[in-house]
Formats: sequence, structure tokens, C-alpha cells
Amino acid sequence: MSTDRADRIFAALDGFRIELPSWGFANTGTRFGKYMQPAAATTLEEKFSDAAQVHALTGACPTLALHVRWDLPAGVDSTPQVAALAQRVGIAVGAINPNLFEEQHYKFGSFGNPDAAVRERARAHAFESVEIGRRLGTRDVSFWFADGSNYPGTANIRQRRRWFEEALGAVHARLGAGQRMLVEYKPFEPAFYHTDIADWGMALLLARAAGPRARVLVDTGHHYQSQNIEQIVAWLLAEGMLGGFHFNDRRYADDDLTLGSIDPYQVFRIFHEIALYEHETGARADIAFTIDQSHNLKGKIEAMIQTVAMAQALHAKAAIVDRDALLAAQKKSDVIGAETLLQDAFATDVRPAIAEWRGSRGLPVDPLIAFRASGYLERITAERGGRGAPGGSYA
Ligand code: RM4
Ligand code: MN
Ligand code: MN
Repeated sequence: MSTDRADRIFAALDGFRIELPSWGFANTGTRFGKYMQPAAATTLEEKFSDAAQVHALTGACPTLALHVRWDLPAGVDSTPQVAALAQRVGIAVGAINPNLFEEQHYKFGSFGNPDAAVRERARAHAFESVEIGRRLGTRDVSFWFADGSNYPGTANIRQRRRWFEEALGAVHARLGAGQRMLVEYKPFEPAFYHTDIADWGMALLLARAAGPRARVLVDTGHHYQSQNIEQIVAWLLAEGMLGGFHFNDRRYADDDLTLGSIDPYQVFRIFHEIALYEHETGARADIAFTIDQSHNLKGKIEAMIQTVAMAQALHAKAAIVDRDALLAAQKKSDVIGAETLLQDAFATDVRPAIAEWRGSRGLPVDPLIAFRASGYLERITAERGGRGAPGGSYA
């Protein structure tokens, strides 16, 4: 590999950060049930501890996204303990994720619920989430809504849209100077007829209406089969509205499989669009990369390490695309020339360069092997194993 390529990979890896989700270390499952893992984290302390392992081995994960309901059960009153815990473990708190879908009163929606009292409760929870983020000094409050309906004619789509616009605007008004609001979309599930924020266009319009610090969050699993996700990414970049990602892979629907396990070329193409944007504009795209996966069969920490390593590898491959040559080929409509440049970068074996980078940064050359040799899994399995299944919550 040329020194130019190796340099690019080193620079790309030095600048790459990906946030871990607290819920990815906990027992999660499918709607048919959960397979409990003795080593799964049940307390926030355990989630932080597991995240610290992943960060120590990969060097790329200094922050942990939290879910208010699962991780801060006392809401704002939980913030002092959480701040102290983060400080102690050396992992900073990342995005704050409100939970507007799990409780019984959200059966017919949160911001879009026809019952004004429920809409009010949802707002109060959103306000509290903003306050939690402010107190913890984190930047993003990341909203995902399960709102929608299952049967035609049963919900007033335009009315609900207005309620969403009003509520998101009201939440935006509460943001502190250093805070952002991310709006995530999803085409279906749990609603199976209409979802209030079903695609990137709806999320974009709502984010724009909410205010200047609202951005769209792209969850890679939240698209229909064969949808061109990198085009959505390119458009959101062009609009200055891409706020973050939830990374996972899928084969059928929102499968939450480990990143790149099904289609690594898709992830590479996303990273490429971002790198090309940065190359052309000279600006750094300010995007929060986050993992949003549910590890039902794999060991949670191992799956997380695997995901981070995959993200690093695909990010590195995107970094070595010869972008000047690509732009020149595009200009000439040299179809095969341009396509080959992309394919060549994707096909390049970046593992030796990444191993070298890891070594030079004091990281284990193979984080998964290092984890397996560390004894951490055996220790937490013994410590956590005997205490039986946790309660009924999703995470
Ligand atoms: C959704 C979405 C959200 C996540 C919930 C639990 O499908 O991806 O980001 O918080 O699942
Ligand atoms: Mn998500
Ligand atoms: Mn999802």
C-alpha cells in the first residue's frame, strides 16, 4: 500500500468516533421473546463498564448513548449519579434518547395522540430529556417515535402532522445553546399502516420547522428494501441537515443486525458520500455516528467490538477512494473509470494498515482476540450470571 493511502487511513481512523448504545449491552430480543445472556448488563454501571471495554480495545468509542426510561429511571434526579458514574468509568454520556413509546398511555401515539393529556405527558417527557441532556452537558437529544396507525381511516394524518410540528417546535425552544435535536424516521413497525415520521423527507420538514438546531437522524435499518440510502445521505448533507446515524444492518426490515454483516458495500457507499462531501466542500461534516443494534444471538460486547471494527474498516476503505480521479471521471462521464475507482477502494485489503494504526496508537492489533484473551467476559459471566432474569422492560 502506498504511503499516501496509509496516511489517509491513519488520518481517517484518528478522526473516527462511533457512539455505543447502552441498550446494546442489555438483554433485548424480538417480539417473540428474549434469549437471556448471563453476561448481559442490567445496571447502568454494567453498561458503562462494558462500553469502557469496547473503547479500550478499539479506541473509537468514548461516549455512551442513554435511554431515559431504561437508564435514568428517576429522570433529572438520576443525573448526578449518572454524571459521577461516567466520570468514574471514563466514558462520557452521549445522546439522550427519550422514550415515547413503551408506556400504556402511548398506545395511540405520543406527540400525535388524539388525547391532549397524553400529548402533554409526551411533551413533559421530552422537556425532561432536554433538561437531562443539559445537566449532563451532552449535545444531542435523539427522538424516535413509534407514532402511527394500523388501519386506514383511523388516524387524521394531517392533524397529527400539525401536532408533531407544534410539539417539536416547543421542545426545540427548550434546547440549550450547546444542544441539538435529532429526528429519526422509520417506515413501519410498530405501526403497520401509517407512521407519522415515515421517511427522511418528513423528518427533514419537521426538523426544519422545529428550528435551527434540529437535524435528521438516519437509521440504516429504517428503509424499504433496495432504497438508495447513500443518496438520502448526500441530499441531507447538501441541505446541511444530516445530524447523525444509527448504524446496523438488515436483510428484511429493521433487523438490527451487526453493521456490514449483510451488505458492507452499502455502508462503504455511505462513508464515501460523506468523504466526498468533505473533500469537495473542505468542511468537516458534523455527524454523530451511533450504533443501534440488538444482539440477540451474539455476545453483546463481542458484537459491539465486531461492529466498531467493521465501521473502522469501511470508513478506512472510503478514505482511500481517489476522489480527484473520481470527480474527473464523473466529469467525463467515464462510467467504468469512475465505478472502478470506487470498487478498487472497496476491494483493498485495509487490514494491515489498520493493524499498524492500532499498534501505533497503543491498541490491540485484533480487538476481538484481545477481548477473548482478557478474561473480562468470564468474570462478568460469573458475577452477573447467578442473579436471574431481569424485569420486563425492553432493555
Ligand atoms: C427503533 C429505533 C430507535 C430505537 C428503538 C428502540 O426501531 O431504531 O432508535 O431507540 O427502536
Ligand atoms: Mn434507531
Ligand atoms: Mn430501529
